[in-house]
Amino acid sequence: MSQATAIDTGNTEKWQAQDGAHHLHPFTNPNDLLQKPPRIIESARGVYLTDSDGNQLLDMMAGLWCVNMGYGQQDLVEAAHKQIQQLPYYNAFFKTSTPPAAELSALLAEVTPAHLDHAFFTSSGSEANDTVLRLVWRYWEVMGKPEKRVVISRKNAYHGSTIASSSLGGMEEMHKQGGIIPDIVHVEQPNWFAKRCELGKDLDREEFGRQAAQSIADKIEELGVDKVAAFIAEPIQGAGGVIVPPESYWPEVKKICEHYGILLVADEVSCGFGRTGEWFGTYYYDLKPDLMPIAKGLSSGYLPIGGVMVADRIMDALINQGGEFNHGYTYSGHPVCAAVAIANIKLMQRDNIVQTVRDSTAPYLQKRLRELGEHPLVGEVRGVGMFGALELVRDKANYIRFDKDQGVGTICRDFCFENNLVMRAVGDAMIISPPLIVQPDEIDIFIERAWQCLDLTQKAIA
Ligand code: PXG
Repeated sequence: MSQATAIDTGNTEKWQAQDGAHHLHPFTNPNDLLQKPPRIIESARGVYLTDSDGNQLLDMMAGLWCVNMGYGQQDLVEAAHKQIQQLPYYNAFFKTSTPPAAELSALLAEVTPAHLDHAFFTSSGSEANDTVLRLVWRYWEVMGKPEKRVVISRKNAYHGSTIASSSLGGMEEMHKQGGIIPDIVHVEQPNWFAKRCELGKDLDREEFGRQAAQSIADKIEELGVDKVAAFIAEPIQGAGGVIVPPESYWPEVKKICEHYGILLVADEVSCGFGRTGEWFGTYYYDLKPDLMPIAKGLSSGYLPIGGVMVADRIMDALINQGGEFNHGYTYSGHPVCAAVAIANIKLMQRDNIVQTVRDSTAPYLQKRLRELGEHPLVGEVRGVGMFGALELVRDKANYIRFDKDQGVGTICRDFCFENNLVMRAVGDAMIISPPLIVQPDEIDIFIERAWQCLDLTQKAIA
């Protein structure tokens, strides 16, 4: 795909001034933006962003893990245009639906596992996880077990930013600002590298995976199974730093959920729609979730839409017990967003993108990513499909990390950004999640720029 040129240059300072005066940014220290105004991203094509000064940045984050089919896909633009003219809005509350909402639910039933046959629509992953909580509680209520309310989640998980979804998440810094709602507890995350560094001695990866899974069983025993409703997890923790669990982890977790009869929720907001080289992380790890929140790659981020895929056994319970499910958003099943999601899924199917990722581009990306492991700063390289992470460490032979205050990840991220590469930092883990359409020559450019920025970082901290 050709690279875009800026459509309107010369206005950078104007937009920066407006932004500085009036825009409160998500997950940003407002003071930092006063010191250094934001870069204004004005247009994009393929895997490249163009800023308001005409610089082109290689976007190895697919926006925020969402622009899976890349920028500038005309099918999606046209689908939005056509639908907005025909019917810009109608709801699904009053025994009504719209063609896009109906068609998208059928298409999702087709691409997700066979037992997930119904979709509840939201506008985001956060709302999807709020919906999860309402559905979990409603399910146990109609099953005559309303005391089953506790949802077990994991430390360092990310499930969204609303109060319920941030409570489900395991981000301490978020919990510090406002606390969490009751009936949510957090257990060990399957982060072998962090544990290995913390212990300062060898740690068998698979044994650690089993222990991390066991922490769920231990928590259920501690609370009493009659109180526990569900376990929620991302198949691969994304925002937590691309934490790929040991092979032993998921089989053990599945057994534990089945043994205790609690619901399994697989949060596919970042893993879904091809990122692992399968349509869903659920296929990659052979899970059978009862609820599956989705968003992001559903529309390749072109319009905000998310949802929850609901298992037949939950639907049956809701249908058989009767009564309303008292939950819904104005924009649930928004016809324009749904039309774009349909166009996106059809484009993925037509271009066979998931197969291309699995068989071709992801193996290439993973191979080249591991070459960065030769760099003196890189203590571990991990990744699956189009997910990748590089752990920056002070002493790679002995698994010794940098002091947190040194902000080495942030230093590296800033070098990347200055050198027209978007690679994120989560602590000292440099993470990527490129558009699925990224080509081998673009991966080569990424590796070259990443190596340069690792060198710059090394010099800067010497
Ligand atoms: N679940 C998962 C697994 C996510 O990655 C959400 C839920 C919430 O989705 P919404 O659409 O409400 O944002 C997410 C979102 C980051 C970052 O810094 C990650 C997300 C969102 C914003 C920033 O990596 N993930």
